[in-house]
Amino acid sequence: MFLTVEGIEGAGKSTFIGLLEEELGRRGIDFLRTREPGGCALGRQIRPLLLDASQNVSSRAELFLFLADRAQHVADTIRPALERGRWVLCDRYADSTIAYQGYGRGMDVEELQRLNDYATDSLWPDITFLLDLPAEVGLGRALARNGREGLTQSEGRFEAEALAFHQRIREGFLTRAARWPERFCVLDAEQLPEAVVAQAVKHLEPYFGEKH
Ligand code: T5A
Repeated sequence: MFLTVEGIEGAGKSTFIGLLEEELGRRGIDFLRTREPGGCALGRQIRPLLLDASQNVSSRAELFLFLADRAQHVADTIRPALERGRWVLCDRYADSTIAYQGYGRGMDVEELQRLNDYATDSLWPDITFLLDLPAEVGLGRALARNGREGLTQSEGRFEAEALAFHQRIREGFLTRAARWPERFCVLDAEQLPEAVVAQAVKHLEPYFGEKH
């Protein structure tokens, strides 16, 4: 079972995944937690190039760095885990490229869909949890957290983008969720973290018996 978690900045993905891990552990599910960018050895070298605001990366170069990270991550980490019957729980995946580089940066969405098919050899998640909330709420949370953790502007290249950029990304995610309602589970991320996870667990209930 391949699960991904998506959303705008500060949607609460890390918090959500931490709580969901506990639930999967309680049910004896063998799972792998991973993330993009940076879920494999090559990706860990690519990640700082993508997130450091002091790097001058063009939109196309940025796109191919995300795709290179994903291609290697699928080959090295995700597919082998799925083939062993493990669940994979991934923080961001191809929908992020289409939302950020497509709806956010204005690149052609259908072209990005094809490029993601190519990079992943057409591996799409079984279920995608979309943590949905207004962009200003998510950005507010992300900036407050960065402040608490002493992160500088250069460690948050995407957080530094204008509010309208993040609003387009939110709409992009929602457009994708409407296009693939059988894959997407949209969750109201303004609720308490425990309530958000409870909804996800309810959605997963039919799959717990299968364990793969
Ligand atoms: N990107 C990524 C692309 O452009 N294209 C791509 O193809 C891919 C894969 C990755 C960046 O790269 C971009 C998207 C991103 O900008 P990242 O460092 O991995 O960057 O960060 P993000 O994935 O954006 O995740 P964030 O770290 O911003 O936030 P999270 O994980 O969504 O949120 P989290 O859990 O850290 O929570 C943020 C704050 O809110 C609080 C938490 O305590 C924390 O302080 N919080 C809540 N508060 C109230 N209610 C709740 N329900 C809460 N849940 C969490």
